Amino acid sequence: MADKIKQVYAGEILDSRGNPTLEVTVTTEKGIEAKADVPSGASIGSHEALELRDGDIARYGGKGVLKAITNVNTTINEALRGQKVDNLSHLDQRLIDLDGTPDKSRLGANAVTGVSIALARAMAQVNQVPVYQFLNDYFGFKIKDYQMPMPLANIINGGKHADSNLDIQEFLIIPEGIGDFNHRVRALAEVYHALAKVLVNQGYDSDVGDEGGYAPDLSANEEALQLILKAIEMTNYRVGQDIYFGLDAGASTFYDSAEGKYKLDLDKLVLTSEEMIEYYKKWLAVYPFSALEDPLAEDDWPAWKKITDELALTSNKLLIIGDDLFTTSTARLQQGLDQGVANSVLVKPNQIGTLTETINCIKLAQANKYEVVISHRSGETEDSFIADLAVGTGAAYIKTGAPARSDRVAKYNRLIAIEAELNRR
Ligand code: 2PG
Ligand code: MG
Repeated sequence: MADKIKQVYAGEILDSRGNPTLEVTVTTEKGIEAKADVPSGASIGSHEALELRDGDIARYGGKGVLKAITNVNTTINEALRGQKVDNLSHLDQRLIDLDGTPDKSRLGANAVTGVSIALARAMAQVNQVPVYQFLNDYFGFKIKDYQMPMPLANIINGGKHADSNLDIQEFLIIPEGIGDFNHRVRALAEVYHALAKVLVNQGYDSDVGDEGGYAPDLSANEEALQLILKAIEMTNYRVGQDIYFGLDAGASTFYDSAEGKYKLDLDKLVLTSEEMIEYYKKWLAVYPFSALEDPLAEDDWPAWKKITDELALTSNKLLIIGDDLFTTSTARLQQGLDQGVANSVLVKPNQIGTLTETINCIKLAQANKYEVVISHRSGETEDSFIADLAVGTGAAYIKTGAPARSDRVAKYNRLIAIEAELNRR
C-alpha cells in the first residue's frame, strides 16, 4: 500500500548570514522523515516570488519567518496530511492552489519551496533511490549516463554580498578544461588559496563575503580580474584552457531606472546601456570569459537583445545567463526565447516556489538549447539539494559559491559523493 503523509512541519533555523529561515520536515505513516532547509537571496529580482518575512522589528530585525512557518504547520499540513507520497506535481499543484497568488505571497515562497523539496526527498526515500535519480525518473528526463555539472565558483564577492567597494557582485572561475568533478573542486580550492596569497602580498584584506569569496576593497572593478589572473598563474592550471573567467554583475543593483543609467561608483562611471555593453567587451578582449550573468538590468530587454546578438552569436561558447531577468519563470524565459535574449538560465527553486515549476523552467530551457545553471542563494544552509537537482536534471552547470564555508562546501561535497557513487556503479 502506498505510503501517506503523516505530517508537514516547519521550524525556524538560521541561514549562513545568521538570518532566520525555515526547516521543513515531512513525515510519513510508514516512518519516513525528510527535511529541507530554505535558502534566501540578497540581490533579489523584482519578478521573484515573495519570501514571506514577519516584519516584526523586535524579532531578528523584522526578518523572522514565523508567519511562513504557521502557514506550513496549519494550512499546508491540513491540506497535505493523508495524501499519498507518490505524485509530486499533484502535491505541488495543491500548494499553488492553496496559495492562489501569482507570487506565492499568501503562503510565502519560502514556505512553498521548503515543503516541495522535503516532499521530493520523501518520495526518493519511498522509492529507495538517491534524490537525483528520483528527479530524473519522476520528471522523465531519461538520463542514462549522469553527467557532473561544471561549477561556476564565486571567489571575489562584491555588490550586495560583501561590505567591499566592488560594484560587480561576483567574480567567478570556471574549470571548463578539467574533466573529473573531484579535480574541478581541487582546482577551485587551489586557485582560491593562491588568491589569498596574492591579496595578502598586495596588502589587501582576505576576509570573505556571503558566498565565501574574498571581499577586498580594490581600486577598480577590473582589478578583481587582474588578481584572479595572477592567482591562476601561481598554480599549475592554464588560464583559458583549464580555467575560464565568469561574472555575475548583478546589474539591477547598480542600475538607476529613473535615469536609465548604470552607475559604477568604484570606477566613477555613469553608463548608458550601450556603454555598459562596451565596458564588458573590453574585459572580454583581455580575459578568457566563458560566462556573463545579469550583465544588464532585469527589465532592460533591448540592451539584453543587443548584448546577446553581439556576444553570444559571435563568440564560441559564452554563456549569457539570465538570473534577475528570468527569475526561474517559464513566462519570462519564454519572453527571452521569443526575443532571442540570453542563451542560458539561472535556476533557483525559491525564485518561483515549487519544484514542479522549477523543473518546467529547466525543461523549457533544455528544449530550446539554452544552458541551465542551477544556483544557490547568497543566504544558504548546509542543505545540498541543488547538487542532486543539477545531476538529476542534466543541468550542465552549477553555481554554488567559493570552495569554502560549510554552506557552500556542502554542495561541492555532495557532488563529489555523487560522482564517486556513479563511478562505483
Ligand atoms: C545571484 C545570487 C546567488 P542572491 O545573484 O546569482 O549568487 O545571489 O541569492 O543574493 O540573489
Ligand atoms: Mg545572479
